[in-house]
Amino acid sequence: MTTTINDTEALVASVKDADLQRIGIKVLSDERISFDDGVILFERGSLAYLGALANYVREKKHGDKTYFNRNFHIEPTNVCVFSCKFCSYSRLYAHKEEGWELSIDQMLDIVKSYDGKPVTEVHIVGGVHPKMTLSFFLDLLKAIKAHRPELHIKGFTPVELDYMFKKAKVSIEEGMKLAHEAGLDSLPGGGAEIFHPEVRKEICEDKVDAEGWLHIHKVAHDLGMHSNATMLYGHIESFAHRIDHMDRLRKLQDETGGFNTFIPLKFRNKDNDMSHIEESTTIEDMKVYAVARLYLDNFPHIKAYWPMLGRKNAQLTLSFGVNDIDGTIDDTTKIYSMAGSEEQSPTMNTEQLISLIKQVKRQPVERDTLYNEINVF
Ligand code: V47
Ligand code: SF4
Repeated sequence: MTTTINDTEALVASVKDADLQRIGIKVLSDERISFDDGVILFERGSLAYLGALANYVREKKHGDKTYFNRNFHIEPTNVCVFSCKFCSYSRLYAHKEEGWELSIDQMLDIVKSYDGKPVTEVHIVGGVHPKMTLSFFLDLLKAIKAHRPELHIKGFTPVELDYMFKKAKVSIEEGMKLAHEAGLDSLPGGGAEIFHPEVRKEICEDKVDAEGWLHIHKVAHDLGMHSNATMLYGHIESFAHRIDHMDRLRKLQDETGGFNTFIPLKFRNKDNDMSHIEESTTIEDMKVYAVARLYLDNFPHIKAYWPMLGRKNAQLTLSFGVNDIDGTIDDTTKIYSMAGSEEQSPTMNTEQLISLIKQVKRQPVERDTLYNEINVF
């Protein structure tokens, strides 16, 4: 453990700002912090203070355990009918010859390339291609399950689901039931960006709105599925927009309990329509992780996506509330390398991931998608 309860108590007792002290006392006594408290933490909390509080919560919930899983990605297409300004990856349908589209057989070949390897999850996510319909994806899900029934399929954001359900003229409830029956086990966290309409209007006007995103996750939770949630930060959003985003998630989680993990995603500015915006500093990144750990008291896990942050910064997050590092993946994930992430070739084998975690004196634990422990190292 990197901090003791007494260290944190002493720090809270010594802080000069009365609001920060009041919020610190709430955290130490397991009391929920308010919307305004969240904004104050961003505005006035020092990195050291936020880190100590977030690490206190992290260690109370998980000790030194740091989870990872063995997964791989399939990106069916980067052709997309939408035009999110931050996206470096998609190609509009009008320029579809510049993008890629995989057939069911090609995607099944990717799955087969992992035969005999100890992966537990496939993460399927991509652009929104007008010709890739609900029935195409139901066939894909069934084909993967027929080939490897125990492989957990985490796939499709509400952006993709909303579009395919509307096109197939089925309700969200019907569509989700069909996808679940065909083999979809859980939903990844993408497409959330920043929920507040003031920001959404500027950066991703044409895709599913906050209410639509949250409703699809609720329907998934009601079917017994779990899901993740992300937040794309570090562009035009204010501190209040970030807290509003987390607040909407906290409220839904109070209702359903279906979220596993919150994943802050740092905006990267290479080759997109928001390239003029400077990227956030590492200090700001760590504050986002810490405030997320403090605000989302009902989320079991906070995850750092290392291909985006880089390995060293991912290590640092483990002292700022994070208890999960995304799995070992191959270099098939293009959404980040195309946006200028630290890791141009994001591959790390299990041994490397384990030593990355051990180097910062945390305990690596391999998990499955639902956080059942597979191996403790
Ligand atoms: O929604 C797109 C983000 C997300 C950029 O659930 C960008 O386990 C930064 O959600 N800079 C998709 N981010 C990926 C995603 C995800 C990743 C890892 C794990 C999980 C999980 C989910 O990627 C999009 C968007 O927010 N994104 N462009 C960019 N320029
Ligand atoms: Fe399409 Fe997703 Fe890129 Fe938006 S972020 S343009 S929905 S691929």
